[in-house]
Amino acid sequence: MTDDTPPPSKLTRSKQGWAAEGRFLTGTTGRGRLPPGQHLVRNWPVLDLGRQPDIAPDRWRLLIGGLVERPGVWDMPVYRAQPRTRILSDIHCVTSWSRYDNRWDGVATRDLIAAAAPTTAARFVALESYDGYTTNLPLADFAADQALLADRWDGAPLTRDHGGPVRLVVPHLYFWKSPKWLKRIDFLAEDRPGFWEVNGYHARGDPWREQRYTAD
Ligand SMILES: Nc1nc2c(c(=O)[nH]1)N[C@H]1C(S)=C(S)[C@@H](COP(=O)(O)O)O[C@H]1N2
Ligand SMILES: [Mo]
Repeated sequence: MTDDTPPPSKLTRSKQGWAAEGRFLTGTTGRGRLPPGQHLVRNWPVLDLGRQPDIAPDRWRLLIGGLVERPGVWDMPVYRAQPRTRILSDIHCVTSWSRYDNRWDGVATRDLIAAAAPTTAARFVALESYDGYTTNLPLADFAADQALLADRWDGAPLTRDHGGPVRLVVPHLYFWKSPKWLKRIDFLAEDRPGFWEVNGYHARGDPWREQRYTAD
């Protein structure tokens, strides 16, 4: 976390407690579309650390660095010049809600990877956001077919509370792996646990295997 990280909100403290006690773990195997231990919602809840940075699109920058042949800084014109991808995907939050059929528009992570050219030593990514939030992913999960840097949801610009101007969406993992207000991507040889990962959440977070928390 960076120094300007806000103090944990009540909800954040509750979630830290749930991680410690293994709340929502069912031990059942999922069938069909809804992963084990999840329930369906029709609204779209807002969850974050309690500070929603106000990033005007013309001030937004994405820093791409670490083990890459072409490090760079993307501003909005560079981001918009990339190939566009549309994905329809489900959201699965570790706090047990799921939301079906979210239409995202943006830039596929595979196109960002093609632009940045990570070296063969790169095996993980560390992600940092404008609110100080961090999370981490194996490169293979970051590069998944359905993963994208989204700036639109259901045909309209992504709103500030849901991470606009640009957030990452990694639909096959729990939603804490999808950072809002994305600021920085570092390609790394070694894993670097992020905010929730050092607070008891699982390193990978596969909802189908119910990888909610780290057993200890
Ligand atoms: N920058 C940032 N990204 C974040 C978070 C956060 O606190 N800050 N919270 C994560 C968690 S725990 C969840 S469940 C989702 C919630 O996204 P939503 O508010 O759009 O539903 O954002 C994830 N990405
Ligand atoms: Mo979450």
